[in-house]
Amino acid sequence: MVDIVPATVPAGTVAGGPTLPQRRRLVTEVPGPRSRELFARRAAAVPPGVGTALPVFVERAGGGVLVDVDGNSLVDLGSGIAVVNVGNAAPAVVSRVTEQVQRFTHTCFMITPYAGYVEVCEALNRLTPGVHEKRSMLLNSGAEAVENAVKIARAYTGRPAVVAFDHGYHGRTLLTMTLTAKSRPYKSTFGPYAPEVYRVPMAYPFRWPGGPERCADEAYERFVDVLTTQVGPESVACVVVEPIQGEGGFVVPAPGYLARVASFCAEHGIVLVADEVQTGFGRTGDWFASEHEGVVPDLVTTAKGLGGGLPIGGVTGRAEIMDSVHVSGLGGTFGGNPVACAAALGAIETIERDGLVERARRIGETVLPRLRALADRHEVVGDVRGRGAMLAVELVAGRGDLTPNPAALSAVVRRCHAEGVVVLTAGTYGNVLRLLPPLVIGDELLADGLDVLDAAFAALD
Ligand code: PLZ
Repeated sequence: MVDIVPATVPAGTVAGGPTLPQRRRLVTEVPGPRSRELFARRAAAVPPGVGTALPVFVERAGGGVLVDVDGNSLVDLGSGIAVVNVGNAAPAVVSRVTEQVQRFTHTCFMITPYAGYVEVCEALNRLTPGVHEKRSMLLNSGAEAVENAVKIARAYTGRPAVVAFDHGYHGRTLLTMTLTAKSRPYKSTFGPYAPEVYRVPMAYPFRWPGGPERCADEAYERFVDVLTTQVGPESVACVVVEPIQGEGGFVVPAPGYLARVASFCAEHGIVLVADEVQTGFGRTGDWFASEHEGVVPDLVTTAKGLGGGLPIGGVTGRAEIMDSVHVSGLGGTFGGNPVACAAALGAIETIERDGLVERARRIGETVLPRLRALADRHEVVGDVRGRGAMLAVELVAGRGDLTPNPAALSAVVRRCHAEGVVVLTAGTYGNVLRLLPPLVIGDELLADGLDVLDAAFAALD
């Protein structure tokens, strides 16, 4: 039951972070009157093309809760789309950012550099998969990281083509939108798209026509076929793949598939880019999801969890590839801003110090059985999947009927939101419920959020 008591956070307090009371508490309906008022202002000031999943305006946040402007405390099972893995306003992020912002806020790393940028790159070089010599560069977002990875791969190989996957998501800029598979809302009306992008099937076990057992083999055959008969491996600069697909519905590729793609790339001099923007920084129970597949990518793109809530992205890769670009060929005014670097160092420190990679694994171990129990109880749950604290439920018409069921998903999500639990959706067919809790969320709060989810499914019957 929702605990309805007056807000214990005194009015006027600005502090968020982990000291916020870690519980769900609703003092108004959701969204409350102040959120509705702000939403009306938003509608007059911001175009609807910038969407809203839940029109609740946040006042502070920390640990596993979001506190809104009406004083409601919501359970955060989204982490701002896998960003605040260390929790909102994590102390090490706040203290390093505060210290940095008081020293200086910007110089432009390409004009007069500073140590924080180099320290973040050293950390990325140390933490990403593989023990080879690496270099990193910093950007402002995931999309910018992917854009730069493609530029670097093209410069290194001298080849034009880029291969991406069905259900893939890589951003909203022209090139990354082109790499993204899904038409609405991401691409439709925004063409023409960037040239030289080719698409191959993803080894999506739940929806593979030949069944999950044949998925890895058959998907790999299709991959080889498209590359050899349509594109020509000698024309391919890079293959860009999410080791677990995010926006596409938390598709975990069939075991062994990615490793075979990686060997094909190595054999043909193709740069393998792992887009770890959503999967990185402990999210999946490893530092990076490629590790689970035993894959060592040539380039890794990061963002989201890297900055602990501040905007920063990175490209990390083999020294010979990264060093192949001419002097001053890469950059941007704000890339690796000193305040964002301070935040990244605080986030990395927190993940290491607090064992959050291990904690993500434990979250998976506690949540997966509960999601599987949901599947036993409800016919609309077609598939339960994910790794660590990146978990999803795919909703279908019924047992043995894979027809996507976005209507059931909306009903579940609406109910969770109304009860103060922030869950997200995903999937090419809009029928995947995804859970991305902050890795610091407490067991009780997590269990409370899952109880609400159980009730939301029960209400479908
Ligand atoms: N690569 C794998 O998941 C961002 C998109 C939110 P940016 N995913 C959230 C939305 O609807 O715009 C993402 C990702 C992967 C790249 C990106 C792009 O990262 O920081 O949003 O540019």
